[in-house]
Amino acid sequence: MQVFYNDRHPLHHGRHEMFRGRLVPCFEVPARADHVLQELHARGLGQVATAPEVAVDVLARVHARRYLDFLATAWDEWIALDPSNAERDALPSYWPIRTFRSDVLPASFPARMGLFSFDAGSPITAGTWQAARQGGACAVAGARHLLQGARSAFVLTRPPGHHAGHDFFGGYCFVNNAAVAAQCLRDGGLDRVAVLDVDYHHGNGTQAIFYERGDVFFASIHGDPHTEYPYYLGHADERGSGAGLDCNLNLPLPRGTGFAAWQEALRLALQRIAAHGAQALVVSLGLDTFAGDPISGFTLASDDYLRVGEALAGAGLPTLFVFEGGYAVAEVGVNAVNVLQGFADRAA
Ligand code: OKP
Ligand code: ZN
Repeated sequence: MQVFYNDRHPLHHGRHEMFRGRLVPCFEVPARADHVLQELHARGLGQVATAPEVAVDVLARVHARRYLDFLATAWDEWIALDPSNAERDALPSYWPIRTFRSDVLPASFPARMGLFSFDAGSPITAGTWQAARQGGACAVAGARHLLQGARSAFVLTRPPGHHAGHDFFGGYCFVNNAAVAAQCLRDGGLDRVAVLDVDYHHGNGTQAIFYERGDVFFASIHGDPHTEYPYYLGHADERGSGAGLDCNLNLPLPRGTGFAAWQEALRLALQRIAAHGAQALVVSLGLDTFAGDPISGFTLASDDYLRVGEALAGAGLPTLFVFEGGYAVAEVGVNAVNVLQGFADRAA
C-alpha cells in the first residue's frame, strides 16, 4: 500500500492541554506517528513517500480563508503579545458562544483564538501550521493516488483532522485531512464519495463540512456524545439537511462497547455507503477504540483491527486511510497497521 507520510509532523508538538482545571501533558504526541511508521517498516507493508506541498487554495476548498490566514500567523502573533510566550503553547481563553458575534474579526489575537476554536485542549505551537498544512498536502497526494486508479493508500499524518471544521480547530485538529481528501476526490471527477469515521470520537468537523451536501456521505461510529467528547454533536438524529438529507449517519455506542456490537455498526455503515453509490471511501482511521486507550471507552483488541481492515476491503471501493486518533502510544502502530494488513490481505 502506498503511504504518504507527513515528515513535518514533529513540528507540531504541544506540551500541555487544559484538562479539568489544570494543564496536563498532551496525549497527541509525535511518537504516535513514529510508532506507525516503524511498524510499517517492520512488516514490510507499504512504500513510504512524502508529498509535494500544496497551495493553500486546495485547503480553502473546505476551510475558510480567514481561518487559514489565522493559522498561518498564529504563532508569530502569540509571540508578538509577549516574547516570553515562546516558552508556552498558545491556548484560547475566550469563546463567542450563543448571542455573541462571529462576523466581526477581532484585532485582539486571544479573541481570534477563541473565535476559531471550540476547546482549550488543542495547543498551537511554533510549527503547528507547517505540520497541519503538510498533513493536508499528504491527504491531497493520497486522493490523487486513488484518482490515478490505486485500490488504496494511507495518509500517515498528525495532528489529526476530523474535529476541525470549516473555520475552527479543536480536539487536537487544525486542518481536516479527511475532508480535504474527500473534496479532492470530488474535484478530480468522482460524483459520489463517502467518509467513514471509525475514531472513538465523533468527527464533528467532517460532519459539519458536508452536512448540507448530497455528494459526500458521512458515517461515524463513536462514543455516545451524551457522555463522550466532543459532546455537542454526533447524535443519531443528525441525518443531514437540504441536499444532504440522509447523507449523514451517526452510530453512537455507549462507553464500554466491545467488538461484537462495534462490528455490527460497521456493517450497517458500509451498507449505507454502498446504498449511497459512493465511488471512493475515505476512512478516518482512529485507533482510540482500543481497550488500552487512555482517553477513550471502547474495548477493541489488537487482533480485531485485522477484521476491521477485512470488512473495509469487503466494500470493494478505492479506499484512502487517513490517520486520526489513538493514544495508547506503544500499541498504536500495531493496531493501525493491523487494519491496513487486514485490508491488503482481503483486497489482494
Ligand atoms: C481527538 B481525536 C482528555 C480529554 C479529551 C479531547 C479529545 C480529542 C480526541 N484529556 N480531550 O478524536 O482522537
Ligand atoms: Zn479520537
